[in-house]
Amino acid sequence: MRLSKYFLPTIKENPKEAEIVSHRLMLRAGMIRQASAGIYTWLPLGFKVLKKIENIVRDEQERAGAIEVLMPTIQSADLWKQSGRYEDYGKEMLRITDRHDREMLYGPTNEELITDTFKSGVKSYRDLPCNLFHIQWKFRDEVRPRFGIMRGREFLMKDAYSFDLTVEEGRKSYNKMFVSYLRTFDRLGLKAIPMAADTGPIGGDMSHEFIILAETGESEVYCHRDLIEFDVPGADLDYDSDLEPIIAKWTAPYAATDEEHDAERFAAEVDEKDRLQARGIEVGHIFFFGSKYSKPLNLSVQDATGQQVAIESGSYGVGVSRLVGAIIEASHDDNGIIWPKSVSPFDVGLINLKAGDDATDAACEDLYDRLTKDNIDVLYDDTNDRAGAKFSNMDLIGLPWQLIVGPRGVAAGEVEVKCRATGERETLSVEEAFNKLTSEFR
Ligand code: 5CA
Repeated sequence: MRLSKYFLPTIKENPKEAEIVSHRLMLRAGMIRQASAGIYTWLPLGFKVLKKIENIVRDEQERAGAIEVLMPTIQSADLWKQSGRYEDYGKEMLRITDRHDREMLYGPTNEELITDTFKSGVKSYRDLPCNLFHIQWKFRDEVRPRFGIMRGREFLMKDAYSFDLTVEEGRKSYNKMFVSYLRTFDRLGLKAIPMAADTGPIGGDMSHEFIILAETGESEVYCHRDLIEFDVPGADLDYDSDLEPIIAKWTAPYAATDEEHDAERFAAEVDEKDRLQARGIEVGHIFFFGSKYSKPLNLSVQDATGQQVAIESGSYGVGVSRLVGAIIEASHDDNGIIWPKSVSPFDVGLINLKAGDDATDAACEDLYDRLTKDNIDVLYDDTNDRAGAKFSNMDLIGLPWQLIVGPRGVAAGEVEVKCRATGERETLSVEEAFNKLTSEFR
């Protein structure tokens, strides 16, 4: 992509309305614009990151055996009345009346609708287990939308729903999602810690929040320091094997959010030097609630003995849009964002230090062409801006590598390669630079 043909409205000054660094940097880097309170337009750069995160989340859901569907954003109130949540949800739910005076709502979550959908298709216990997920916009009329897309009113969520015949099988489905979350957040460059959590309006008796540590996090969390260093299962993990040992390892050390925290237990179980009290951002939340929705919505199947039994379910959420902010909170410096390779909007930023100079233009065009043909996604700054402005813009948007090409270097057959994370610059021949960048992304 040539910057001269792109839409990247970056901002020099710090926007006053932004209280935390991720919100500031997303506005400054031209990733989002507020449309109304807690509701955002995703500009090209932000949209690319959102899609990359979505794809990693999808990939890991599918690896764990979940199957993708797409439910609507607007739902009828009927099923919610049947489950009893229409009243419970209160003002957070956006209620809409259609032209026929039917009560509708913009879905804040989908337990009712998926339960009803699954009911219309399931024939017998042989169709179980099944886990269906979708990645869809939600609306919650938060009292205090804040921190940009971190606590928005409209936000993108991945939500999965498991259906099993017995509690024991349901637990296995829960474990698959637990492990899949460890892998997902690891691939996004995050250290997420599973913590015992409160179930709130979703309900149920087993629940974990996945929390990343950040000073600007909304919740206070307490855990054993060891959890930060645990290794995450590899891509070759067999999800049908016994996952209990992995779950046991990750849930043995003390870890709890504010609501579940027990100061006495924390002090008794964890040595003082290992006690970590910090702020955290909730990027995922998983629940097991058994037959809480299947009973009122009449979802049952005949088991092998011919008996009708209610299905055991759980639901599993990832805050896809929140993750964009969470990743920035975890990875930035004074100059801007530092994207992990897996979610960066482009791979390489190519800076032409003297656009209009024939030799420099030719060298840039050649590199742009060859890198692009090698499947490297390049953002080529071919504008007439000053070198200083180009450098600070490129640092702000945080692409992992910068390739800097100027007239003096070109005359000597040299270019500069800069690593955004370390700030290290290396002068290399054009060939060496090309090889280095292509090998980085192989
Ligand atoms: N149905 C369940 C699981 S699918 C559910 O709705 N869980 S939740 O309420 O915990 O939301 C799942 C995830 O969505 C949260 O972990 C969080 O990362 C994200 N999320 C929740 N509310 C917001 C919000 N207002 N803005 C951005 N992300 C949010």
